[in-house]
Amino acid sequence: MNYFTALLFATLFSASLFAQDLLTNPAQRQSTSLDGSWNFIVDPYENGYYDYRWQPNPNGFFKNEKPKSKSERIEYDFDKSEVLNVPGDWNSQKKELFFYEGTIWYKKSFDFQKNVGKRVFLRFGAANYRALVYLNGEKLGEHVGGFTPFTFEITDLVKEKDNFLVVKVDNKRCAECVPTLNTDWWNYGGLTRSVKIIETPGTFINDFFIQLKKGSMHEVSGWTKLIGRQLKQHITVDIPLARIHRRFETDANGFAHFTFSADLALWSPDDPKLYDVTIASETDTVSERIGFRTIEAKETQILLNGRPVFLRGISVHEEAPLRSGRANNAEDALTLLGWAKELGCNFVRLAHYPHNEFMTEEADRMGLLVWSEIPVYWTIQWDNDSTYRNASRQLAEMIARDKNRASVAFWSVSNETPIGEPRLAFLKGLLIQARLADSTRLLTAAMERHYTDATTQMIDDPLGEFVDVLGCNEYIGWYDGLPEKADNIKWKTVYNKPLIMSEFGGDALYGFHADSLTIWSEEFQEHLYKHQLSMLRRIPFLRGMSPWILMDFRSPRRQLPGIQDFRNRKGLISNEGNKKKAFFVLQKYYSEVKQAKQSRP
Ligand code: GCB
Repeated sequence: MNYFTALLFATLFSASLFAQDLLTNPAQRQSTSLDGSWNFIVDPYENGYYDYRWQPNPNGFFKNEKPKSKSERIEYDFDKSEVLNVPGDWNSQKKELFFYEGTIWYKKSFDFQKNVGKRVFLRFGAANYRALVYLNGEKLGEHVGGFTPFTFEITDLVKEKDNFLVVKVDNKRCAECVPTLNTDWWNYGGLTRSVKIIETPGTFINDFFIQLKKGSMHEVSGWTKLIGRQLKQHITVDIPLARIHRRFETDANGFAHFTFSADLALWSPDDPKLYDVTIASETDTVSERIGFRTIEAKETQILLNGRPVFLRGISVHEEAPLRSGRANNAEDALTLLGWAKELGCNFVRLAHYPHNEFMTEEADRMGLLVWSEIPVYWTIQWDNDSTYRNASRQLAEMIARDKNRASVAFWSVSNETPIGEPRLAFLKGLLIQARLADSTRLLTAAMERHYTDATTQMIDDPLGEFVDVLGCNEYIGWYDGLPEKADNIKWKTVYNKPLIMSEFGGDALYGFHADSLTIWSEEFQEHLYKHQLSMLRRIPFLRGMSPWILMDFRSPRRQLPGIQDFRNRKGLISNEGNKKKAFFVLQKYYSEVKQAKQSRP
């Protein structure tokens, strides 16, 4: 893909941000949960979808058929099949599905009392990876990408009694997918986040964006968008605690931009102040708790509310603590982010895909800055337009969902992708798109570095020119020599920009004690952290770090019996919740940095 195609896509996709249906975080809307038990059918050969000539079968499993006579042959029956819990991945719910990658059909029956004049939508928090959705035998649509929400309107299809919702979820990996075939995390499949029915008025507030205007601490700006027949309306924006009540008009397309001055207490990790914000039209009202803060990059500094900040971070996978599988509820978020707080963090990198909404909402409440990213990871098909569109849509959906979260300070477009022309055009396109959709966040990517001589690490990835903040992963002392190697390493960059060391670390099995040269031991990991931290202290342009990683997580690449057992053991905390020695090394360091009110290490 050349640069101009990328630019075109970027523009189209940021525009499509405004066109998508009901992407607003619906937390405050009236909704009916469809969570709980769903019947399921495992379909490795996709017989429920294709006929024996591999043509889509018009009478697939989505018809949820029952024999109408005693001679009729129907070779499946959802109601006699087992159940899975939604939200939840299938791999951790059934032993026989642990390694399963392929199609599973889900079915939920429900009744629904429709209110006259209302519009009804189905909202999926996420389905990994490809979802085909059918209501009462009719196809509603499909969605690709495992970590972002999607909605379908069901106003005309939903009935009062005996609805059946069937979803074909397929998590087969593929080369052109985002992520692609190869990752270092478990490919948890299924309806991994909540499913809800949401009712809105006939003309409804489809979405809104409200933040401090870029570069200002006293001006709020944003937009709101109506969908429906009555597009020209009065809109009010209310922030009662700040005594703000403003009135605007939407244009003929239902769109209103607004800007007004406000004297707000600013959100920060030390004081995560949130305001109740209500946006009302003549036909609809939505409310959210929202914080206001500025985030900027100036030369090598990161400025939060105008002041230099050092990001005491940790990387986190969306892995359920104290049990296995995908994290998917408020309690998981409290545990994971609570551990980050205990470590002394003011920052988390939510790797390597958009995490569930509880995480960013909880980060808003607890006071943690967030790096949020899309799964453009390792070896994406840079030349494939459909891969680009897929990544672009995931980026649009991530931004659409979390653009009002004060915690989210960074949008990241990629992780450890190999330098090259098509990759640069691809990622540049995504950066332009992110900038057009949201100019208030800093853009970044986790890049690689290279040696210019035996002791000099250089960050000069051409992508660095287009991001606001350099992200960099390094594994000196683990994949690259022994921990002492870090002692002699100097870091350089060709860019006058701040650096976040977005990964470093090494594996340790909790409870395995030995000397500091014995790999896999807690002592080795502890030793590695000590040497890393003293190296990081010497990087003049370093403004933050998010070591790899908070908690051990499942990965099919990690095979070593007795040690890894399909888990990446780089966690500072084991999957059972036990803190390893390195946790306390980092905790001590973060407390020193915090006490010294340092904006650099
Ligand atoms: C990396 C990747 C991360 C892996 C980690 C590791 O560089 O970004 O996804 O899990 O290394 O443990 O090797």
